[in-house]
Amino acid sequence: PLVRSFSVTSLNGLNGWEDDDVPDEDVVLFEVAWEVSNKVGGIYTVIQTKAKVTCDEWGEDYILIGPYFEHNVRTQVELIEPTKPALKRTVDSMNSRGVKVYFGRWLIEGGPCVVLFDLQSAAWSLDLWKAELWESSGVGVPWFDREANDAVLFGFLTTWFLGEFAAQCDEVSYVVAHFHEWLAGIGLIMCRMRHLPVATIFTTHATLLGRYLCAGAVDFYNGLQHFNVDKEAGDRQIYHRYCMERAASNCAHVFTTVSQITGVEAQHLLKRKPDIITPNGLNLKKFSAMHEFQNLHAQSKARIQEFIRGHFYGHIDFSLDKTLYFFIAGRYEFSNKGADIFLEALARLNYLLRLNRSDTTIVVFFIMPARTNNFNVETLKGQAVRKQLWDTANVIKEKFGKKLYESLLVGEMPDMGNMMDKEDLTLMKRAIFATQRHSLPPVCTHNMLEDATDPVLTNIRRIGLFNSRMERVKLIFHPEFLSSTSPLLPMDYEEFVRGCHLGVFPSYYEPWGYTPAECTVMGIPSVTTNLSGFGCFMAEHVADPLSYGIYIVDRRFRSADESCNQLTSFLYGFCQQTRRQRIIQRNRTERLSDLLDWRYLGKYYSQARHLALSKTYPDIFSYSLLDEMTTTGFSYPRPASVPPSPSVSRPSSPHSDTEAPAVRSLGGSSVGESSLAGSSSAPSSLAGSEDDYVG
Ligand code: G6P
Ligand code: 1S3
Repeated sequence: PLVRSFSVTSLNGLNGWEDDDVPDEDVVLFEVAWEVSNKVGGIYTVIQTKAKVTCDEWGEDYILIGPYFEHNVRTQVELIEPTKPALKRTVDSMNSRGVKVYFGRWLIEGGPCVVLFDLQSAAWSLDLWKAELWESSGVGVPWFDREANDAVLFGFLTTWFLGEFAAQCDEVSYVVAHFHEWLAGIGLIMCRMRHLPVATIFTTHATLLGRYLCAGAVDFYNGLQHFNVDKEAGDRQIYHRYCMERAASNCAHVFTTVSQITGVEAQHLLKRKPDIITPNGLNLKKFSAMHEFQNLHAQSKARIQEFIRGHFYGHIDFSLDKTLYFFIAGRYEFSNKGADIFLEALARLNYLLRLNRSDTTIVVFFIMPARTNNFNVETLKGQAVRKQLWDTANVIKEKFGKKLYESLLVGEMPDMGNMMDKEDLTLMKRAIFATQRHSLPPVCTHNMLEDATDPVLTNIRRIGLFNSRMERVKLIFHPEFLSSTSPLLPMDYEEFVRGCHLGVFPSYYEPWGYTPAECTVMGIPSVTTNLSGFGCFMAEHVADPLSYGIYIVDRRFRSADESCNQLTSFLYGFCQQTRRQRIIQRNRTERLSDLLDWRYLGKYYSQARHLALSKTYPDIFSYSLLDEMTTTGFSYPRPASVPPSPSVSRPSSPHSDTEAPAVRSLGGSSVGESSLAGSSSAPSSLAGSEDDYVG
């Protein structure tokens, strides 16, 4: 039998395995998810970004299984003949029995093969399959839940396919099937019920019950051990879905989830502790800009500045050179995504900046899609006015330049008094008149359908930040995802992020959270929390996240008010940095990218496969782990340039015993100090040194 041992080597300074991760035996890997070539949310990102490394490892032995949707296939999948004889026989056999099974190549990096099932073509079997599910596992699915019915069809088709494939293989081959989320879970349950020779893995990216409970007003993390899970699921009318999820996680040979914190959640709500944590990575090549990322920041910031010039026309009495751009983005879940404490912290930040007579202005973008009736007139007018001023300036510049040129041609110094005529002055006066406005720059770019009850707008009204001249914090709520074709802010999300200074994601419920991870790989500092998978991962693997521009708010062991103060303190500290310090910090943030690369994080998936194989075929595969490197081994060191003295460099963990005694004051204000004491923030260690490139 193959005895695998993992030894620690170096992959760009990170732990890795010395030998090839693919077993020597003939193993075929299937990955099953509802979001295969079908974008719904985060799982699509996981599978799509991971495809490259998995294809590099497994080649044609890696096959994805998902649902067939014509519009997705038309744009993303090239239909081809099955690449292996056993696959062809399996597809043909199912097709001959009336089910439509498609085989193709998903046109993404890595080009993995996909098997897609047309669920409608098997709808006639629904009742039969539901009866089998009930008899074999006791999970009953009501007729009215369309999504759950689809999950049954998808699950049984997957099981049929895997069973048929195992039977069609001529030589001995071993099958690993990795299922994601409850929608794919029935396939796993039925593989076990029918005793198929398949090594199974189940990954949950959030628990159903966790999502529902957090959306209500419950003290989720303190109540975790005490929830009566059956009752809570029943009360929310998701009992059958909950049963599918719980059965899949408990039937799997290997159960994984995306973060430690979701692992604890799963342990209590699904009653199984994950065997392995499989954190989410990114395909770094997509974001990689090498040393260019600082220039990209400057370029994208210039485009945001143009928008600001229009949006605040007539009110640009602040220096754009001293303006910082913060943003929050994601699904519009007001409190789960932490927009509630962010708004409160912004009110406090505004107070501190005004109190300390700061000349820094903060423009904060909220990019969260809500129901709207398109852009509002005032916002569009802002950009039109800006364009008009630009055109006027250009017309006059042209005339000015011509006169200058002519006078130089005849060898005379230009008469500056006559360079502009009356017409020019009239043009300029009219342009200036156009910038007069009788209302404040709008806080929302769109006409909201539920304006009066919208949580962001309601809270803006409560804290009174209406973009008036005296406020140092200005707000812009853009209730639509960004697009490069927008008439207002024509930038795609990636460009926008690069142009900002800080991403703020103080989430309450976030199993992983791709938004701060994306900021990191683009070299943009971000705020996260110790309730998000990403935040916990960074706290575990980076010795001093703060000095790398990863601000982790403690939302677990502090009251909401204390967390809010800590967030305010982080934001205020960030505002106090000089440009040079920000540049150094961005360099450091970007250095963490490797940690988020699938080339490294993909190893956790490999480990899950090996464990599943060894549990399913113990005579053939064995699994030994030399140390606890899976989740605790590696820690990114402090930046080389951080002086060792604790007085200037403090650990970021709020629970650390070694917390630095010297807590930075917040601008010398006694009010600020007393109200926010104990939540140091500004990375005072950003003094800069020879290892920090300053662009
Ligand atoms: C990048 C550019 C610099 C620019 C700086 C602005 O580092 O390479 O040329 O000065 O961004 O940084 P700031 O944090 O002020 O936007
Ligand atoms: C889930 O998607 P969500 O945004 O509904 O899965 C994502 C991928 O694992 C994860 O990043 C996110 O936190 C979860 O919430």
